[in-house]
Amino acid sequence: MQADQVIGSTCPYCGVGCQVSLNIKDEHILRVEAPFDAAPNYGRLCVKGRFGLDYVHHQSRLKAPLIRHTPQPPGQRSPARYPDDWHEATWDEALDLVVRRLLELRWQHGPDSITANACAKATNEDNYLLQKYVRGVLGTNNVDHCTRLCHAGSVAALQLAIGSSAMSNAIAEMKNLECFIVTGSNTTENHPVIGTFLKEAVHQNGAQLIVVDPRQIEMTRFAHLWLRQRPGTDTALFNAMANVILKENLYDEEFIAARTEGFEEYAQSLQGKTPEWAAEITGVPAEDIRAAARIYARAKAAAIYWGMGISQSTHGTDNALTLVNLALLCGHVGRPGTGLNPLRGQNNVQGCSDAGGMPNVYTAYQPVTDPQVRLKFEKAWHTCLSHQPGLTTTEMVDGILTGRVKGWYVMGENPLMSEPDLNHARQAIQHLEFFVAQDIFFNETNVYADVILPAASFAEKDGTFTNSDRRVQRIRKAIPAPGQARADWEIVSELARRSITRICQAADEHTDSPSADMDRVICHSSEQMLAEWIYAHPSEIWEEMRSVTPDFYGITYQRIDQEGGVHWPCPTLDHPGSPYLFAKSFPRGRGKFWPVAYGTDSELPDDEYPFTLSTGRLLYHWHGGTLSRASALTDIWPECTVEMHPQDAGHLSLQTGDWVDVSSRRGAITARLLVTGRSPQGTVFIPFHFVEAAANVLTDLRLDERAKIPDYKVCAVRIAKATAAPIRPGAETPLTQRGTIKDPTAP
Ligand SMILES: Nc1nc2c(c(=O)[nH]1)N[C@H]1C(S)=C(S)[C@@H](COP(=O)(O)OP(=O)(O)OC[C@H]3O[C@@H](n4cnc5c(=O)[nH]c(N)nc54)[C@H](O)[C@@H]3O)O[C@H]1N2
Ligand SMILES: Nc1nc2c(c(=O)[nH]1)N[C@H]1C(S)=C(S)[C@@H](COP(=O)(O)OP(=O)(O)OC[C@H]3O[C@@H](n4cnc5c(=O)[nH]c(N)nc54)[C@H](O)[C@@H]3O)O[C@H]1N2
Ligand code: SF4
Ligand SMILES: [Mo]
Repeated sequence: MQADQVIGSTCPYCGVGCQVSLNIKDEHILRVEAPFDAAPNYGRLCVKGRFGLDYVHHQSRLKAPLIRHTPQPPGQRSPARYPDDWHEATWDEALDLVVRRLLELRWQHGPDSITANACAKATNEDNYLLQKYVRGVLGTNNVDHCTRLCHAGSVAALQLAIGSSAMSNAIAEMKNLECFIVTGSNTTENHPVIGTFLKEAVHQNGAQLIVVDPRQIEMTRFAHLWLRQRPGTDTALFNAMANVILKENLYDEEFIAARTEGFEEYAQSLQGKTPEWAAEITGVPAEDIRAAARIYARAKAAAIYWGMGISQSTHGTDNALTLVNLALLCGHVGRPGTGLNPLRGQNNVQGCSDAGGMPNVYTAYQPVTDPQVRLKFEKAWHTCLSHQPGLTTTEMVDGILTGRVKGWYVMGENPLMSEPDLNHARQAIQHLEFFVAQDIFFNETNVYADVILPAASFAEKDGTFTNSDRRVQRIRKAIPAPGQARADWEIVSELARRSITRICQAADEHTDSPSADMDRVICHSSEQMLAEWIYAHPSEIWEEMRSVTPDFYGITYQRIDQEGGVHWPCPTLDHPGSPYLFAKSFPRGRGKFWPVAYGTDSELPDDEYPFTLSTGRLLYHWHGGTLSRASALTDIWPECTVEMHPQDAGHLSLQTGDWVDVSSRRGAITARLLVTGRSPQGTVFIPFHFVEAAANVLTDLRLDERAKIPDYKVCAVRIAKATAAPIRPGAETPLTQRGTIKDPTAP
């Protein structure tokens, strides 16, 4: 069939940021293709980009603002049913209610009683405005997003060691690699197009690949060496590799002298960390550790790619530090084909962080605690700003329980599927005084809200996403939004204007409020603020953002249109952009070695809960399933599977297809067993996509102290054969309600 028009855009699923050509017919996405001449994917797409975008047309998209009939008393908030518990409202009604309730909380309990979640699926412009609203109008730095649950460990480590957390290599470079390590990244399922480039490096370029992963992921088939460590033992393994490199004099003395500090102390800390020592802890043969160390250190150029297996741990920061240490030790950073690459997950998680969607920084990591920086933003936004870093997403949940947080604004996230220990998170959410959510669908979280604001999807708005290699790329409006849904940036700017007006009208009644000082500033500059909060198009938001962000200053919509995308840092209009980083120096000056001791704070298996649970992803699904289960992908992998090693299954007399109960100290789920050697003995793997068997009911709350990231890769569970298909509280979900999936309690 012939398309009416073809619109260039960016895939809304993962951080590879594939360029797509949306073939539009009668306001529908008829077909998705990829331009062969465009970075980063050069014509390639994975199954999600090609066949998974039809969620935008799903009949259950949110089409009108919704207001809940009955107020929810704190402590007794419950999930609502659609349509019984909601009524459709006009935008005026819904926005006025949101403004009224948020400002009441702000006046009564202070700005820090409100928190917000930014959205790594939405655009840079959407997120820039959200944090500008939260900071500049509400008056708190309480804004964070899923990066906390994701690469927080990597970010903490990279900041400590080199002062920048972005990926150092460009995607385009990957197929020319000579040697690389992939660890804790199931690349072919989760960054599939990057996976194709990495496979090409091995098959066509003869690159040497070392995979370090407990699970037999597809990349192991391409590896020269696969080190299958016990989950959670990475620091021992990478320290032992460093020990070999030191002992055999394979390190880069020149690089260490010229570009690093802390080497002596680090070298000391490696004493006794022999491969034999590590073999005991990790289960990896000492000779394999030696071989891996030699391959990596002797390579002329070698890069490291990593993912959640490294970051999502109570010692995620330590894990990532051991990788940075290795790269510094061998001088494998700052030259083509070398580098440190935490593969970013969501389509725009890089951009959401860059746009200031974090509690401690404004755009491009300018700290809220730096008075000069704060002054710059106060001038640009005509307001006064808090110098107190805000709460992280994981702290927000606890903040609700302790009464510190009263109001929550969630733009496009689904914490009641993605946070650890869901029963704890569900309990917390009940205590909110006011809850507003802005999404394109109902999800497990926003059914608890007082107000839901319907947002436009990626295909229905303009803006930019920043992919994993820091390339700022366009999305373009290709179809109209359903019903009254509006782009996130439009909703937020409308909220901001109404809030400013209301603050000015009512400031006199709240002179005792903790926000009184800020109110005075806002009243004084309200005219400028109101004018400045009018945006005709996202390009105007980008213009404002680049004017306050030196790293983005050289990037304009015009340039992106001409060049396809521009890599930041890009400080001037004639700067070519920066696909590679750290050629001459690190942002912190010298790279710093950080000694790391092996230890574990994870919940380890015992007699009562004898299995290790590892959670993660499947190629065909996305996080809580809100998007992928509203797309054609859902038919390919319709239900949750618990992956178990054949030997374990044998001991328990279980076989593929059996229903099993999986329980931890936090809760229990029931799902179908898949017997396979992919997971190591003693470990079961469960994807966290399926609400009817939500893996996060089982996971553990403990956090990495520095990064505040939970341990999604190690906790203890028990498995028993279940007698029947599951009937569990919570099984009736927004997904079953809207008919997207079969009700598991139905016959
Ligand atoms: N299809 C699909 N793709 C996605 C997503 C999705 O939901 N679905 N989500 C996106 C997002 S936000 C992200 S962050 C990325 C995540 O992408 P990945 O980082 O690939 O994520 P995971 O599948 O969670 O886990 C990665 C690997 O860690 C390994 N692992 C487990 N325990 C350990 C350990 O102790 N040490 C080490 N070294 N490895 C271990 C697992 O075996 C697995 O191979 O994917 C993105 N892409
Ligand atoms: N057990 C376990 N838990 C995990 C992980 C794990 O490996 N194991 N991984 C963690 C990681 S790495 C991540 S990143 C998180 C992800 O956690 P979340 O970010 O909570 O997950 P998503 O399902 O991607 O939520 C995205 C929401 O945005 C909505 N949305 C999509 N597009 C738009 C838009 O344009 N505007 C608006 N307003 N909304 C939109 C979708 O409908 C959906 O409700 O999960 C974490 N949780
Ligand atoms: S690799 Fe990622 S960006 Fe590319 S098509 Fe697949 S999901 Fe989309
Ligand atoms: Mo992520």
